[in-house]
Amino acid sequence: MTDVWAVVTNAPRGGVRYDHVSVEPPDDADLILKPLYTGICGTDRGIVSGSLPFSYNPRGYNFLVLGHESVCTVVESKNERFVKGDIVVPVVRRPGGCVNCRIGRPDNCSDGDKHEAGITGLHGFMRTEFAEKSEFVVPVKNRTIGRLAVLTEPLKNVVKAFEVFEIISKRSVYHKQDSTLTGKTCCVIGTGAEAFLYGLVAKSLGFNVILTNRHPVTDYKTKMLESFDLEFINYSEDFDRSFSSGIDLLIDTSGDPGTILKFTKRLNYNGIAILFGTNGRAKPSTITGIDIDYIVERNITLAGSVDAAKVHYYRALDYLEEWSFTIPEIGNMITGEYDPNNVKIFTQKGPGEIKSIIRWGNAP
Ligand code: DN4
Ligand code: BGC
Ligand code: ZN
Ligand code: ZN
Repeated sequence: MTDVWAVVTNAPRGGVRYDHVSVEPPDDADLILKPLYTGICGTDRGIVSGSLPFSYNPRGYNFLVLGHESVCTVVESKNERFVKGDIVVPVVRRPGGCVNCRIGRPDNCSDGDKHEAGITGLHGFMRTEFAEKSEFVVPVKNRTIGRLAVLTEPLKNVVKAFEVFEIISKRSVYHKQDSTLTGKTCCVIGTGAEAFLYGLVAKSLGFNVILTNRHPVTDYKTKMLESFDLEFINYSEDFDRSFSSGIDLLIDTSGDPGTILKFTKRLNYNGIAILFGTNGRAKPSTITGIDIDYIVERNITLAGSVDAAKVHYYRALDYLEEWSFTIPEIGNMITGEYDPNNVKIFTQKGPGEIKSIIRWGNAP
């Protein structure tokens, strides 16, 4: 047993506290890691508020250590590929026995028998140190991105969702006559960290990008959107006119059924909607025969996308490295740094928050 200070919840009931706990290290762990920074996302807040029923404590524990977004330093290594001082990002999802898990794609697990650090049945990374198997970490070696590496985990989800988009878009001719996506419209519902990351990747692929929410955004977010060349629309004010020319790719980060349906009915022929946000407490919404007809007659595809594989973490690190040069404002996505004992940030977003992170004692 290792005694650590950790941010813990009791899943799926919720709650959050910074506590001194004892945790059994995994068998065959060959690294000891200390977090430098850990990020807080909508999933953490969903667990803490008790609105994500799929979350559960590891077997034999009455608590779950939170944290699945992190960048860590190696403090001990029994593996020749890592030395003390290396910077790594541990992966969230751990494989079960199904065929997708066995080929390195636990993100596409086909029987649900997998675990996710800080979410489902496995302790997460928000603790002063933890033992880890090196097969479950991605090296950040020789990269100069510093604390931006904490965005690797949320960005890897976006990279995978665009892989899903690529596959679906092949069902018809989706690109423009000149073979690019220039002039196609991608609308992202939500204005949180994942929405910003979706916007940035969509932009880099050539889409016109609109982020949208049901209320205006802060001046800070407006500036950030401008520096990323992303448009924003407050759809409560401006829905009919703004979306009259249609959407080609819809990404939802809200998990709100009524809003998803409203925007799905703005999708063009062969349009694609990727559902990504989850909110077990969202208000229900009805779907009519006319709605179904709209989707069917236009060959619209609705796809869910969750998590990502190791390959997407590597691609996420490439994006972050590239953006740290091409869009230096990317660092401003981190809007607040908090101490681990400041657990209020799990129940209340930071002011003007895009991404709030926890700074552990080991950060430079
Ligand atoms: P977040 O920052 O809470 O983002 C959610 C965004 O949706 C916020 O900007 C919300 O605005 C906005 N929103 C909520 N309701 C509506 C609505 N009715 N219309 C328009 N916008 C709305 O969380 P995040 O960016 O960290 O994560 C986004 C979602 O993805 C969460 O539900 C996560 O659980 C989920 N997620 C899924 C995966 C995966 O599938 C990975 C990571 C996160 P406001 O309420 O803040 O104003 O792998
Ligand atoms: C994580 C994913 C995970 C998902 C579960 C997200 O916040 O980034 O790796 O699969 O939550 O819903
Ligand atoms: Zn997350
Ligand atoms: Zn599996």
